[in-house]
Amino acid sequence: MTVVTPDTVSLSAQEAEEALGLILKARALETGAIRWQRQGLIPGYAPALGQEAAQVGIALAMGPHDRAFPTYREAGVALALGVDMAAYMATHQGIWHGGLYNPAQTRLAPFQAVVGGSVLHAVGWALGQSMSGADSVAVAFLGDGASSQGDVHEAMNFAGVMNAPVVFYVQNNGWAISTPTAKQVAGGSVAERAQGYGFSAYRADGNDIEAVLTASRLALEEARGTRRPVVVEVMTYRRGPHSTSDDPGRYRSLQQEYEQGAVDPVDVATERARAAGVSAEQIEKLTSDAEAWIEDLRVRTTSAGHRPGDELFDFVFQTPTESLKAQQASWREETERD
Ligand SMILES: Cc1ncc(C[n+]2csc(CCOP(=O)(O)OP(=O)(O)O)c2C)c(N)n1
Ligand SMILES: [Mg+2]
Repeated sequence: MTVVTPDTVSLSAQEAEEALGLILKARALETGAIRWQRQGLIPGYAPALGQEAAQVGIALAMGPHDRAFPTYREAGVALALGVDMAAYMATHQGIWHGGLYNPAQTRLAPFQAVVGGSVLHAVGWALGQSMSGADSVAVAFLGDGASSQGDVHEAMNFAGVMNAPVVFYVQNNGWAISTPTAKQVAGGSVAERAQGYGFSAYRADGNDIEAVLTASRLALEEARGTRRPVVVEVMTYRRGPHSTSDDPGRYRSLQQEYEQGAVDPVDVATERARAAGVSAEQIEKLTSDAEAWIEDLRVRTTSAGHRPGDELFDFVFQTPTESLKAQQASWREETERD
């Protein structure tokens, strides 16, 4: 396993400015969405507060034909991939499942709540890419908790045996709902497991955009060139609740939160931007852009209407089967009667 340290990397002013702009918008969404949920504007949200750099960095490193397979906590990835965030928020808004964006155009597969589920899809997709001669790489998103799921072992083993170009991207945020990493990950490191599967791994500070970008670039380049899997484990901290229905006060103290969440990725990205030559005026502009952006997103997200219910049947197959059409007709008949 290679540990990627910040002093081995450096960002250009343009890269640092772009990354900071995205991190500030991601932060605005993480705090904004919690407020919207508390105000009753959206039914629920899974905040990635503290994971903004870990998410923006990998997305910025992805190639034009790579594909991300996200969990429920990847808003920063969606944002950095250029997904319309009102379309992304459709799921949290409760009007659609998996987001209303086009996965092929955006490079973001539908997100899902099944822990470890996206990891299996990523391996299958990556294998398909290699078999068709493409040089694309899949990025499988998973958490420290998901790493102890049987499906994830199967996916990693299968990817190793079959040579699937996948970056298994682990955001180790210290928690799986109320279970700390120490009670979830035997041996303490997901990255160390890669050796047992016969592939390499990188570990980086997930709160430092430079380290994340570098580890992500190295891993994607390696997976693309070797057509083999790679693990990246970025160490970060879930600063907020698991979801808006969770109360972390039941299982961790404020003191622990202050200590373990002491490093804020927004502060680090700001420092990195300054060091790369981004001016105070530019940073101020990025901050006000993020404020305007989140207000526009609030309006667009909360004014989105409901989707027609029978749309549920439309995207199952490219050409719907007769039985599916019959189910759709019967569903329409039933609901129109009510
Ligand atoms: C198959 C499955 N088992 C259990 C759950 C309930 N569940 C939702 S999130 C979660 C914890 C996941 O923790 P981790 O992988 O560390 O991701 P994080 O939530 O920290 O981003 C669990 C157990 C689920 N959604 N799916
Ligand atoms: Mg976790």
